[in-house]
Amino acid sequence: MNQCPRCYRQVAGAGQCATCRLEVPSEWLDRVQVSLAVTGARTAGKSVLIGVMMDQFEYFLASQDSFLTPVGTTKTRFHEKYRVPLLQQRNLLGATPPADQESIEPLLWEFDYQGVPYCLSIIDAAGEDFERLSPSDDRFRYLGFVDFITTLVDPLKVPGVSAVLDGVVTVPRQSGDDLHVLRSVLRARDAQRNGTGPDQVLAVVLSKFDVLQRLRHLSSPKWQSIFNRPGSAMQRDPSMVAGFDNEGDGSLLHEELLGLLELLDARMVISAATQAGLPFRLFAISALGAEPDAQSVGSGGIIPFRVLDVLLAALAKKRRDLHGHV
Ligand SMILES: Nc1nc2c(ncn2[C@@H]2O[C@H](COP(=O)(O)OP(=O)(O)OP(=O)(O)O)[C@@H](O)[C@H]2O)c(=O)[nH]1
Ligand SMILES: [Mg+2]
Ligand SMILES: [Zn+2]
Repeated sequence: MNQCPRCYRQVAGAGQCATCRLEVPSEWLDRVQVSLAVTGARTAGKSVLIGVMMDQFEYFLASQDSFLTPVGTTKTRFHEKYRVPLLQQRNLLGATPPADQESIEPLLWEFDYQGVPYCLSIIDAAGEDFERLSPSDDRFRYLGFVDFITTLVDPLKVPGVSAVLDGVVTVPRQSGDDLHVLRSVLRARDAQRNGTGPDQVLAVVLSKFDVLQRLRHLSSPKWQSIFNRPGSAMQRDPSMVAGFDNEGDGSLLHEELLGLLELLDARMVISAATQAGLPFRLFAISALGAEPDAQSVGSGGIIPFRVLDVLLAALAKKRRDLHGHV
């Protein structure tokens, strides 16, 4: 069945969607679709993650003798809104405008990976919208249908962490509660699916992981023991290594992060995710690799940590689906 990558209603073929008027490209319909919704409160790090992830993914594909091609208007939109501010001007991105100012539009790319022709859709939206999300808002219908619902948790807002790191890093004061956003996103997903829909995975991402890594330099033995354990998956980044056992590494990391969230008094995040009735996995990512100074990215440039994990996990899921086993 052909579906529009924005409103997930049926379309007859390529061309304008009769429901939401998006120009549906033929690449979306002809290739294996893989879709990610990126959600989270304001300043959680959604847009920075997308910008850095897709930049790194281009390098990753090149190392596999493949390449990434933006589809339709994605080339200009990605360039102007993500790449130029982040990598060329070395300034951080502004807040993503809410949906009533600028309509939500998926970013689309095509590429071949491990012999499979994919069309990837990533939907970025404003934290402002997620903080006041109404479950029946039609503009967020995609939450019920994308393969991966990615939800970002900003460790700087986890009370246990902000208390320890206040004064060491800049703690955001104004943006909404991540747990509240996670619950609203899951409620909207439920309402939009209305009992039917494809298998989905919830990816709960601890963003800005560089901040948590700083805890290791603090004197408390509690933090040192968890971060400095030899062989810890939180210490390594295998995402650019071709042929790496990402599955095994991913489950090890998941277990370690469960322990970390316990320590951080953030069990509520785990229970909300567990109750949602879809498989969930924990990820730890730092798109920038370090705390940026006021308006620009760190002078050392961007050294991301595990920034491809979610995307590679989504591709692995698609691959398993294609081969007919879970
Ligand atoms: N330390 C650290 N800070 C980060 C990282 N990624 C983002 N940030 C900080 O978080 C701020 C907000 O990032 P954005 O990606 O614009 O946040 P967003 O979730 O898209 O926010 P909205 O568009 O308002 O919903 C950035 O300006 C950085 O200061 C990271 O990997 N590490
Ligand atoms: Mg944004
Ligand atoms: Zn549509």
